[in-house]
Amino acid sequence: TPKLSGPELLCQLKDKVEVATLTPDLQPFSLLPWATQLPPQQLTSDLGPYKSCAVVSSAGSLRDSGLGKEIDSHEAVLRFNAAPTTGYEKDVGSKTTIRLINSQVMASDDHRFLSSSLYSSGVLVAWDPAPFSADLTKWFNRTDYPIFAQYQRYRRLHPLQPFYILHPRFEWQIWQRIQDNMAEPIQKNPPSSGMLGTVLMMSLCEVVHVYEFLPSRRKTELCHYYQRFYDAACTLGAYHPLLYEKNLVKRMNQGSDRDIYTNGRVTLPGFRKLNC
Ligand code: NCC
Repeated sequence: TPKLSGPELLCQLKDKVEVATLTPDLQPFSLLPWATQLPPQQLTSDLGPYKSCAVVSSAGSLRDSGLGKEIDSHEAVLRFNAAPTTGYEKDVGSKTTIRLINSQVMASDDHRFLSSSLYSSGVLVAWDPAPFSADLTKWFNRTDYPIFAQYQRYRRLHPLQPFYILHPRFEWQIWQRIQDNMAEPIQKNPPSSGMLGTVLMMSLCEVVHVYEFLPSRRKTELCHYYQRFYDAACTLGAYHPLLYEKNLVKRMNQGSDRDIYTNGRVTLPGFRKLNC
């Protein structure tokens, strides 16, 4: 594989990845009564464009970062899964514009997805590890977790909150960008929420700052800033091709290495701003 430069990688990502969400007209959903609960328009036509955005990884290295004010200064802030702000404002801020959640969070009892107030502000975007084909009918018949049953329940309880489901094409198109730019075969599991959220924001924002995805000098085995649980796999990956994702993001970074080291901050251009 020829090693592409940062700008070349950025243009590939822009050209070959489409941020698509499910709409009521898509088969097999169009045949189901609950399809009307899906947003009629694509997420990318409803949200943004935003000037400056923050993607806040859930990494333990956000602890004692003092990055909260900086994170909140961005026009839009994306957070992941069960990551809280209450009690952690100094380090992660308090603004949540979009929350990207995996289907495991929606389905598992301990997250209390349907009742916890954690999920009730901002725009929700959900995804599920779908079969590689990204075929909607195959996926519908074999989701990793019961994403659609939970979606319907949540929508009935919170009908006014915007809530999108990512098209499985999106996760596998990003996976393909990672694989095509690595010399070795990577595991056939979808990229982490962190990677999906970063590309999602690149399609909505002029500039995207990603915090503690590439770990700073605060790098730690503490998995999440909000939990006393230690596992280096949270930072390095096991199921997700996380190390490869991070390699790609490092190559696309337009900020300095010093910024990564001291602030855990990566700077990426939004797709609209790119001249390919
Ligand atoms: O841990 P998770 O991700 O919720 O973290 C969100 C994203 O932040 C980045 N991250 C996190 C921790 C860390 N030390 N370094 C990091 O770089 C990653 O990019 C990560 O995606 C997920 O991707 O959805 C994931 O979700 C959890 C879990 O389902 C949820 O937290 C809910 O409890 C997965 N953990 C397990 O399945 C046990 C995790 O593998 C990926």
